[in-house]
Amino acid sequence: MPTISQWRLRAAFAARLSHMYGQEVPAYTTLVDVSREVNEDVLRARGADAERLGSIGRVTAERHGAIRVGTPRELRQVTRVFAALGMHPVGFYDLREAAASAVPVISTAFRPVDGAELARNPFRVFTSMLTPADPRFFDAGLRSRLEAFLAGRELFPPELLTLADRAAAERALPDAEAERFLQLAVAAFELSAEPVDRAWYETLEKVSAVAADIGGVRSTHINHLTPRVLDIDELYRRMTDRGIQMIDTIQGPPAWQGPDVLLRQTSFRALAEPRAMRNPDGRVVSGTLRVRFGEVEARGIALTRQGRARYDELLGRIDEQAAQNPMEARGDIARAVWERHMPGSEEELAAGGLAFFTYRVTDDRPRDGSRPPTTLAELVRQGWVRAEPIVYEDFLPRSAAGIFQSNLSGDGTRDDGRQGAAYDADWLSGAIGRDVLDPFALYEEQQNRSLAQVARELDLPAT
Ligand code: OOG
Ligand code: NI
Repeated sequence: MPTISQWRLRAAFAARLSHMYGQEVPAYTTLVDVSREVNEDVLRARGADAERLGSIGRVTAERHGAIRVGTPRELRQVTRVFAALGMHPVGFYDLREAAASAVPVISTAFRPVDGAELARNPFRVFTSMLTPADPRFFDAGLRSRLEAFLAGRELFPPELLTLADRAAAERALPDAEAERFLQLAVAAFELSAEPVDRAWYETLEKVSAVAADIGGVRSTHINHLTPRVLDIDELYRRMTDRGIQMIDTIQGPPAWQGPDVLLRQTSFRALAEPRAMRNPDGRVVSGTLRVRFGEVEARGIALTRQGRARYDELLGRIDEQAAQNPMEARGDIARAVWERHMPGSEEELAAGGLAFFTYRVTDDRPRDGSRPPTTLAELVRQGWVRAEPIVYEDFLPRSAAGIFQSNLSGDGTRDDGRQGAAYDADWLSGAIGRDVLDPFALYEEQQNRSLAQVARELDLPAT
């Protein structure tokens, strides 16, 4: 019986979601087109160097999606859907704490974790869950109404979940089941035509537009689908030239002389989309909601815990200097801070233990019988071993909070006089019944595996 393997299911799901979303949000298609143009231009200008952080094939097909669910039960179900596609929960993000905005969600990202799987198709989905139990956002009355509303809806039909469990267990599905699974999975993330209860939606909107988007309707939908671009500054310029209004900034590290690290993202503001609304008098009218937006990102090298601490420290410095010099462009401040405090080459990032690389023995290493040097830095310097950067596959909490702003019209409310509800990675693992993986540990394992291989090939003492 012909079957479809897990990674092909993932690739097909990503492609169909992209097609569906392009029909729902035409501006997304523009973003994809402009991204492709930029990538082709960068490839032409920089040659092989442009592919240092992933082949052009991977980068062009690469997307991340964002979805939002309401309860631990819904999150468990979506975990099963993604497990079918070989996507596992990685990282814990607490968006409730972001200083500039009050977003009552916690999040993780579902993605492939194995290097070969990522290379085949790196599709990932940033997945957020509403936190009705957090009294800073929801008082007891609203919390119980919200929980009752969420308990009464079904986002994922039982047939989808049964097929998902089978795909996860067998790491494949027979053709006919695969087709059915894909149809149901894509449909689960389509925008529903069901009328929105206007009064209920507006009640939640007072707390947060994100709370209304999640808990104000009886279904979920893909919020955005993000292509990857090789030059995000150029993309930003070209979108602006086309008259598309982008958010003020590119989130994440600044444009600077040194290597791309972590993740840089930007977006255009959510567009008004027609949605059927039910008024308090029962009449259904057509209204609009601004919920879905277009995001684009550039990915760089994964930083170690130490490198990440440096990144966070520099963010703090930039904030401070920007507050002191309100007339100066933040991007200029950021670039100056980075050029002073962040090593400007891959070699220095590696030597400082700030970024992750895989290492491999080169084909053109010395073959004159001489013994290799024993330190990694010397092995690389003398040409025995080559270092390849590991791409950052995850997200950044502060950038995510900034991206959430793309569809917030009001500021929302958060009562800081109250103690927040405690959620952390352990809570999340318990809630979904699966370990939420630590991204740093995944990169480190990948690096260590490559080092062990080098040691074996060169017959070096294990370190
Ligand atoms: C998720 C926002 C975060 C990212 O790329 O950082 C995000 C959402 O709007 O649901 O997608
Ligand atoms: Ni995103």
